[in-house]
Amino acid sequence: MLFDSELDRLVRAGTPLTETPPWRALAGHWRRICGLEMRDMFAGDPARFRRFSVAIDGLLFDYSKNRITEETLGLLLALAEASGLPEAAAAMASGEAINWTERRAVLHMALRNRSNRPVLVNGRDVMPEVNAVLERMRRFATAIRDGSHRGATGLPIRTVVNIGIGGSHLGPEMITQALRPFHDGPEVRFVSNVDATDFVEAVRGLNPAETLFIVASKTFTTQETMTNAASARRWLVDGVGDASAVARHFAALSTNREAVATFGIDPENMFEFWDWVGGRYSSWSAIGLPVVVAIGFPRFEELLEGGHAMDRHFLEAPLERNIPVLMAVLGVWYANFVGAASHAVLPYDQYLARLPAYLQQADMESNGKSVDRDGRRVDYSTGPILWGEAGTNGQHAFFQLIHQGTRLVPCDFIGCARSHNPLADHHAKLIANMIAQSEALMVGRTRGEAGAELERRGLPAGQVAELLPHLVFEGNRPSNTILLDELTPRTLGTLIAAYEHKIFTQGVIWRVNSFDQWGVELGKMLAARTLDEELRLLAGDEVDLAGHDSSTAGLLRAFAEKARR
Ligand code: G6Q
Repeated sequence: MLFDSELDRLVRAGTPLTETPPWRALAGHWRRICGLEMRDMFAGDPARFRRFSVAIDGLLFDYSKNRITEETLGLLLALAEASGLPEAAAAMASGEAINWTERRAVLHMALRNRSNRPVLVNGRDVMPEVNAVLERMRRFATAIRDGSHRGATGLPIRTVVNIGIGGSHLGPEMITQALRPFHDGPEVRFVSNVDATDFVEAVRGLNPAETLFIVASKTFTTQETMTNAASARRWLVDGVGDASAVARHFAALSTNREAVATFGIDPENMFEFWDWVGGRYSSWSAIGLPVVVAIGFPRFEELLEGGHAMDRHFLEAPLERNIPVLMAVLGVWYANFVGAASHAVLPYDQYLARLPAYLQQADMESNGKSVDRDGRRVDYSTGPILWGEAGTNGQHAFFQLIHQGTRLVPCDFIGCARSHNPLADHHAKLIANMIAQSEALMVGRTRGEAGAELERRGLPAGQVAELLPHLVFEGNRPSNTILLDELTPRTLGTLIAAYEHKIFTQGVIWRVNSFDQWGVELGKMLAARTLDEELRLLAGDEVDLAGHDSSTAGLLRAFAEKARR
């Protein structure tokens, strides 16, 4: 039976999750070890790095700079086990409806299932459909790339503009940017925001006769995307001077065949995916088409292979050597036992600059939940506030708070051993910064060390005493480091899938549904109602806003008045 773990049974019998034996054991353990300093643990154990790191093909995960002992890890993994993680992972892989609020399977793993082993949803193997869409994506993208797909006036396509938002934007945008060294196709641009500025700037300087729009929307009803798509259609038809041009200049990525046809997109140019692909997990599906246009199908297949390799690792490696599981339980450790509210992702690679934004959605939309699988309000922290920025830029901005602020911020440092741009000593400096930061966060600087440093500078005793407290770094601040051999489609696929499974594992432990997003649905509903009122106010109509609070009504009226002036 789905979600019938040891902890599920205890919670259903009335024990709060945090009072169950594995949680109590961890809480007690934290009280015992909270005084331990990582610098002492390193000093006392020369093998700590070897014991607390895992290497798989192309990726090294070092988690030795965490406030944990072997016992901590054992207790955390026991919690994962008692939460039914192995069973839940198997249920996901076998197509069970683990997204229970929407009664859907969760099968992004099928999209990158390079083994081609059958994956059944309601008794039907989805692999033939997955492969058929991939083959159509290959043919379409190849025709755009080799110029055989021509625009309405006979010119080849020089620029592809992807229109989508949220899950239909962040993944393909992040991946396209990350894999820039592999671009050998037409230029790919992205439009997401309903703010017209986004669209206007994206098409600036483009020739409509050489531009193709990809409208990416699972539902094909999202306000922002449909508004941008309508503007794109007008821009194209005005530019080419022929309404029938839409057929050769638009493609759609969607689950909603009917709405795509109504919009006027040629069914030949529609690439399907399925309700068992969550938006934020959809880059591996037809939503990846802009990536295929940019880097070509064989490279996209390498991305899928990287994801698949991580799936096998997640499903097969023992928990104590399982990278996503380790990432997940460490996150639970800090969120639920040590008291951290946020988690920073710090890629030391300019190509990965959009990774924090991408993971922000993946993580916060998945585990930003407060109701458990029995419909009850939880009384413990769930998904962390995820944030970050590429290094070294972040160092000159918010690292101050991570080093000396009052809050604990566990960090993921991500770097690559080899750079695509081996220019002078840039890369050595970049990675030296990354490694030095993780060390400084862990080691800190004691009063003695700070005092000696000030004396070395020859400061008078009075000034040393005054400055001393400001130059002390507590240290003992945790981080993981993920070192990729090189940023390639394959290693990127592995990295993304590792975070996906981390998120899944945490959702299982917190007993939330990581695969619905009612908060997003609410936003979509509210936007429609408010727009209707706003348009009537702008037209000068009398509108009854009594249903709103005074701030909302006041802002609506103020906007309409100012805009009409
Ligand atoms: C993702 C969310 C959300 C969604 C967007 C776009 O998991 O559901 O970010 O991707 O709201 O939705 P459409 O793809 O349906 O336009």
